[in-house]
Amino acid sequence: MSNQLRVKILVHTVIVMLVVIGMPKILTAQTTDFDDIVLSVYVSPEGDDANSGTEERPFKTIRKAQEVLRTTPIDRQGNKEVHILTGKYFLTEPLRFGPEDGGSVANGYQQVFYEGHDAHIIGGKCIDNFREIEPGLVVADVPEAKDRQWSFRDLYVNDQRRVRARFPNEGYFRVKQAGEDRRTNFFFNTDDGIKPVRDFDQVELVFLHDWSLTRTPIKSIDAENSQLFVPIKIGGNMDFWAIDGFEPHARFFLENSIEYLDAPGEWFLDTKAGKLYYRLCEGETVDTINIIAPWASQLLVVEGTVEKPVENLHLIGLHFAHTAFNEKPQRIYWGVQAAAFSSPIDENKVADPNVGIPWSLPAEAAVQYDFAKNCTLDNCSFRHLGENGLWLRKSCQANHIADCLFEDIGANGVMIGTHNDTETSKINSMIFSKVSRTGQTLYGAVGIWIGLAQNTTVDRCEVFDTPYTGVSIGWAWNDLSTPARENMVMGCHLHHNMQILSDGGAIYTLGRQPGSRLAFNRIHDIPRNAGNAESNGMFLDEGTSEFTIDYNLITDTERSPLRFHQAKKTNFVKNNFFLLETEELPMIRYNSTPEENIELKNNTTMPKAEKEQLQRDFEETVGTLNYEYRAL
Ligand SMILES: [Ca+2]
Repeated sequence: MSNQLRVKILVHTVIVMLVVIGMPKILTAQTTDFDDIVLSVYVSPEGDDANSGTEERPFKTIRKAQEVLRTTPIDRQGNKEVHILTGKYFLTEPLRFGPEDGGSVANGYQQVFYEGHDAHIIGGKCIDNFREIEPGLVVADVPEAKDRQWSFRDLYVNDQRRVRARFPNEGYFRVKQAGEDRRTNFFFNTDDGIKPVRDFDQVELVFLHDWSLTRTPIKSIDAENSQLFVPIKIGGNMDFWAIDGFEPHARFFLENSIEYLDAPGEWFLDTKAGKLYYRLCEGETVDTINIIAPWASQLLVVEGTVEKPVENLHLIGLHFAHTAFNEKPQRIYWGVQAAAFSSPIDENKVADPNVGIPWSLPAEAAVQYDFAKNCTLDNCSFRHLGENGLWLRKSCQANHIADCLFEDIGANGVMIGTHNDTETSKINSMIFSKVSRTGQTLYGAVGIWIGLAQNTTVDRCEVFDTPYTGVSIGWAWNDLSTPARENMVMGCHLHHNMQILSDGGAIYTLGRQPGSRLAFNRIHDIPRNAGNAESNGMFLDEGTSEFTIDYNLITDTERSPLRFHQAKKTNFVKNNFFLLETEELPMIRYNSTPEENIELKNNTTMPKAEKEQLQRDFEETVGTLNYEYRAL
């Protein structure tokens, strides 16, 4: 490990220690110097697990290195490290790390480093037996996909996500009118040309609600009456999913038929015949395409226990990519919020005490931690993932994410904490990281999700190009006490959020969170979009209370910079800089929120024409912040 990295991790540890002053039990003292390495092993895709694990004779698998770290006796206190050398490491099931893989006094060593040197940990498989069957259309036999044994819904060509064959090719259709029951069928516009297709049992309807989406198979298409039917009423027993419940003419599109395979960059997996079809993009040839389809849904699972958390495990410079979407029961996904969902049959279904309706937890994440403490992820990337990216889930404490990149992810980018008021995650932080193009499959997903967590800090991160909210904090729709408190979003650059859905913001909050603060953030380019509800720079939703919102710059929001909806006492809004798009626009929209619940002080508003002045004023007050993540 380079000295530069050691210094970085040391600095992070100091930051975390500063955060935890007053909670000394959380962090054990660092008694060993980071440079004191007592065991180093090397891994290379060109290596061999029968080798000795030296740089010259590396192992082949990370699992072998893990095993050697566990079993090699060491004669004195110190640290262990694994160097993962350049190349691709294909996994069909996740690496699993437990308490014995971390460092602690009990384990006899202090810190464990897994350092990548341009190392890519990949959950997909290459498909390379394509042949061109007509100009621009290639096909490959994928025997494992026959009869849905391997059914993937993402495909990557030359390191770019491609489009599952859709209709229409761009944009959306609009519902003409909901059917009588408002839940199982609707009429479409005859001019849209929607017809039955020969493989309609593979087709998926993607239906956009204001702040979530539904994915469901279709039951039938009645071309004569321009009517489309789904097998089970959208949203099950929850009435708010009515087809015309948000807007009378909601958006939708159809996906996954060979008959929709008509544009460059589209692909279709025939799970009956076991064939993958792909329409080449301009410049691509059958010989120059490198195609990866996801197989494993997780890459790394770090799991400690209440008594023995995984401690002092440091991941550096590892690139995680190509995980699979977890197929939902009956292929039905009724999106609730932030990738939480309901579906007709799901053993994981739980009752949410806050809203009293059944819904299911989001699926697991590509890289997931439970009961982990003082662990870091530094300069890692999370790209091309089918569902959620990184999740510090149950009882994660004092972990640190720095300079990480999250992009092109099917659901949420980063998740911290859970939906429950037990096993609370605390004092986790994320700094100088970049999150974009999350929610690629589930538009209601968010860039960063912080659940019922405490003392979470998101510091100088950039979150952009998200279909819905950028950063979502809290998980209670009232102001009752929960573990959520002292969560911070500071100095972040949040922009071009809410690109598809509505009723959210660059930052979205729920519930009572004493001591929480949203400050020094620069927010811009939040459009109005389709949907019934508006979107805002920050949307402080149901139960939001005890937040301080200060020193933020919010510009280029088509609606009000801030909106409170059923917010409770008391929130402080002070020293902010708000640009108003139109003269009529209020600085704050109060939806079912008494104005006395929001205490205002010293906020500056300026009309659209004064944008540069407002930006100067902001920078003069808070200084110029460096939002860039630092690649090594
Ligand atoms: Ca198409």
